[in-house]
Amino acid sequence: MFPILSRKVKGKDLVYFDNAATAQKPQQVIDALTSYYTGYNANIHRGLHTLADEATAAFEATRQAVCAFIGAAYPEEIIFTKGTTESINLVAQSWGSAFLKEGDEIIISSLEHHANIVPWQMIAETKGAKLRVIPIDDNGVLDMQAYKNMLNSKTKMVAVVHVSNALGVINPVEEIIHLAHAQGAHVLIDGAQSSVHLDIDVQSLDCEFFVFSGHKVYGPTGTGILYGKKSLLEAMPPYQGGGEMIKEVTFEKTTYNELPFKFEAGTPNIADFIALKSAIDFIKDTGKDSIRAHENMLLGYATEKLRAFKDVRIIGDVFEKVSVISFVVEGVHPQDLAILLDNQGIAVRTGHHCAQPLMQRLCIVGTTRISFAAYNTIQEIDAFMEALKKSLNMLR
Ligand code: C6P
Repeated sequence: MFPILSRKVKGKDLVYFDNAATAQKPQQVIDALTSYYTGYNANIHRGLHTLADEATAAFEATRQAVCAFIGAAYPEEIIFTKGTTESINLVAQSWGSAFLKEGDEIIISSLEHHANIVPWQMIAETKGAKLRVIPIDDNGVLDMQAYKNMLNSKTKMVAVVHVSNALGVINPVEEIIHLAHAQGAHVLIDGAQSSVHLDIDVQSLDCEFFVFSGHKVYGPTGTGILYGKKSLLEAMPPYQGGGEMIKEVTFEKTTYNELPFKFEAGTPNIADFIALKSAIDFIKDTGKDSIRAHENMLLGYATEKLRAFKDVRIIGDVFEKVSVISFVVEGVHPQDLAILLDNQGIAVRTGHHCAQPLMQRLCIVGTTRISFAAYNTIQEIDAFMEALKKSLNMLR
């Protein structure tokens, strides 16, 4: 079902534990890409021919599928982007340029990926707004009292990660949103790591924006989602200008297209978005609940095994987490460990995980991170533990 998983790496069976970076693709996603290019490759929304109609219908079917996947009210609230990074930049630039003013405050957290830090720093600098950061404890748990104290009438945006990519810790986003709304602030949830593991219902969350990447939910790279509440998206100016996002253009003035097209300038990533629907179908057909139960079983098993290593320290060792384990080994650089594991066919991620401020807060250079998906197995964890033992013996 996942063809890549049968390949060998360095002569060994591949064990792919870097799912938080990107998930592998099921055959049906690969097939969807091939059928588009072999059967109905055409530009969308503008042609009056059969291929264009078929491509447009398939592309818009993905919007409907994403809408249902995250419980949005209207398909036009789903904006297609390149990824989580572009979705956040779109909100920071478009919403920020229209609604932020000098002295306003934006709250993020110490757990953020650079994609949910830098775009806010950029717009804060342009607008003279202030960036404030919710602190965490040594396990990566947010200090909610500090957050409450931070909120005030100047808070205009709270942008927080749902699940930390570096640690796997799940944030209490319902409470974060509720508290922000009580102060009249908007909320953006970075769902890059949550959308594949947790049930998402943006209407019950009631966040203004929710963003994630297709490639982390078994879909193609270059596909990103921005969910935004319709009234807010309507009030925001376009992010980029060009074809597709216009209603009428004269040299004097341009009027803009309706949602979602106002935010989708130019020819989009048609093939990959069409294939994204097959990825969502894969999750739906397998069942998010059964995927989560399987991943939790792997998480529990691997955590227990890792705890038996005396020099291994799990970072973010908390109950509310997804199937991501980050750890440090005393006296061992994560990069050296990654190379030795790769020699044994095992793919892990090491380093700062694009969360340098988090690493600084935890006083570590980085971690070794293993992350599990629907297709991983107990046998793979056993192979990993053996390889880890062997590697640590070599490094000492
Ligand atoms: N995290 C990881 O290995 P893009 O690159 O736009 O698809 O996603 C960016 C991003 C934003 N927020 C969070 C919480 C993320 O985890 C990521 C991507 C990958 O952890 C690559 S650094």
